[in-house]
Amino acid sequence: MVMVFLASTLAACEGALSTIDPAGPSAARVADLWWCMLGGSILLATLVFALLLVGLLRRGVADREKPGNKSVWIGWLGLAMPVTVLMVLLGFALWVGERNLPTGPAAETIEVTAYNYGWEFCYEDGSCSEDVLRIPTGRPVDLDIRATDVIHSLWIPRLAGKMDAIPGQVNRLRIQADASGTYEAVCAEYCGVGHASHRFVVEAYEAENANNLMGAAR
Ligand SMILES: [Cu+2]
Repeated sequence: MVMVFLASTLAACEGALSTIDPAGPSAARVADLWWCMLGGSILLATLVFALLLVGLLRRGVADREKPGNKSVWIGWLGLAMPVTVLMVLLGFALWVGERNLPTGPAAETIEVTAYNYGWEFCYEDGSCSEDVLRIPTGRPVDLDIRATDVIHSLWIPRLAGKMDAIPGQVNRLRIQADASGTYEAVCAEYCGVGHASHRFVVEAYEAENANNLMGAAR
C-alpha cells in the first residue's frame, strides 16, 4: 500500500522541471541529497513515533515509578536521534555544496543577464542569444550571472541548483548536461507581475558538433 502510494507520488516528480530527474553531475548530487533527506526524515519520524508509542504504553508504568526513574532514557533518545540524523544530513549537504562549487577549468564561461522579464546569454565568441542558452554536452560550463533591475534566480532543475541574479554583483554557477536535448529553466525568485513567464530553455549539443551547431544557431 505504502509502496503503491510512493510509486504513484514519485512518478509525478518526473518531467522537464524535476529536481529528482537529473541530467548532469551537479543536479545528480542535489538529487542524492534530496533522497538522503527524504530517507532521513522517514527514519527520524519512524523513531520518534516509536518512542511516542513506547511512552504511551509505559504511561501506567511511569506513574508507579519514582521521579528520576528509568523512563528518562526515552527523553535522551528523543534528543540523541534527531541530533545524529541531522548531523549526518548536514555533513552530506556541506559535501554536496563543496563539490558543486565551480573549481577547475570550464569549457566555456557565459555571461548571463536577467531582467524583467527575459534572459540574455553572451558567449565567448561575442555572440548573444535571448531566452535560449546553448551549451556543449559532457563538459562543465560556467555561468556568470547578473541582473539589471531586481533580484532574480536562475534555476535549471535538471542541470544544477539555483543561483540568485543580483544587481551589482556577479554570481558564478557551474552547469553540465550529460546528454544533448532541451532543458527547461525558470526564474526562482519572485520578480514582478511577469515572474511566472520569466523562463528560458537550455539547448545542449553534442560536444564534437557543438562549435559548428552553436555558431550556426546563434
Ligand atoms: Cu525573474
